[in-house]
Amino acid sequence: MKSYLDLVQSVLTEGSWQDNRTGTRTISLPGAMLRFDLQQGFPAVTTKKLAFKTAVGELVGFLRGSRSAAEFRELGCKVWDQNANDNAAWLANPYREGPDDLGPVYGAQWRHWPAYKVLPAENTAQIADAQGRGYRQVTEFIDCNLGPAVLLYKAVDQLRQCLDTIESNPTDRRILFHGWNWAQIEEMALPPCHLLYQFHPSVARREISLSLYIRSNDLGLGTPFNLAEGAALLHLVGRLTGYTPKWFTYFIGDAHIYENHVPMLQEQLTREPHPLPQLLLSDRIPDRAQTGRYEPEWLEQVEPGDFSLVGYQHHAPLTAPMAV
Ligand code: THF
Repeated sequence: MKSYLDLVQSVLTEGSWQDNRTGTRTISLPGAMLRFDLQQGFPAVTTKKLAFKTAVGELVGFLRGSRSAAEFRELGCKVWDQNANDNAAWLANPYREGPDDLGPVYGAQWRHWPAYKVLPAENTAQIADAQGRGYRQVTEFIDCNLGPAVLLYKAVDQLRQCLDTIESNPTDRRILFHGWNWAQIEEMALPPCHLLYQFHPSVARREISLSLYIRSNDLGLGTPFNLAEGAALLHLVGRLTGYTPKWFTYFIGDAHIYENHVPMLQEQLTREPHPLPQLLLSDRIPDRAQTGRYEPEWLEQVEPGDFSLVGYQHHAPLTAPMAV
């Protein structure tokens, strides 16, 4: 995790002060990349104690399409409580449906991206093609460009589609899922920070890699969580599809440090990183490479307890408040 500390150092020395939606200023640096070979270890921060159980609870909530802080709490993760219940803009948002509601964040997009098509009513070939792809007709109407038109809808399980493509067409360079849904951004407690996930199976080496793009990353609290969750997701996808997890490449748009996190990070810069731990996925999760069977329904069945760290050495715990 030397690369994480190097990034913290360069934000502190080269970043600039910025105001933002929260009342707490940040030091920000645009554009950063971290890259981990998961065969060399699991990217858990070692210069403080990573709340690993909390992070995998959050990941499991995403995998289940959770949209309520209560569901995250049941999975052992309280980090969504403040965004659900303490943010004045969200409390006043007409889309908020009551206590703990987060709206269609992350998992809702990963597992149920709402997709629409508007097609000319007379084009029966296009309508039949769409129906063959699972779209259902919602209504007919007069479109200002097309004239008589039909509106069709389906919910896309983007993550499941990624696994299906790894299974059926692993050389595809389009194995990705996205969180930035323009039609629903304003319905969310927080627009997604980790946005775009792309899987790269190597058929020759039977390895799988992940590129992750994060538009905005809180280096003190968010980055250690997002690194652990992305790496854990790659391990899970590798297990279910029969590939060994390899490169995890982590791109950040706006890399920032909140003003009240500076002492915590400066303390971490004085600490010598420990060797990385290993991730252990429980035997419950079937290994596609061993069983020969493809069982993607484990995306929903996996539990936080299925993930554990082996040989995790870390320095004393440190924490700091989350900006809301
Ligand atoms: N808001 C802000 N300001 N920063 C973020 O990183 C962030 N997230 C998610 C949504 N909004 C955000 C929430 N993720 C912690 C960790 C991850 C979070 C939010 C908070 C946190 O406080 N971690 C503590 C331990 C918590 C625990 O044990 O329960 C820590 O010390 O690591 C970015 O995805």
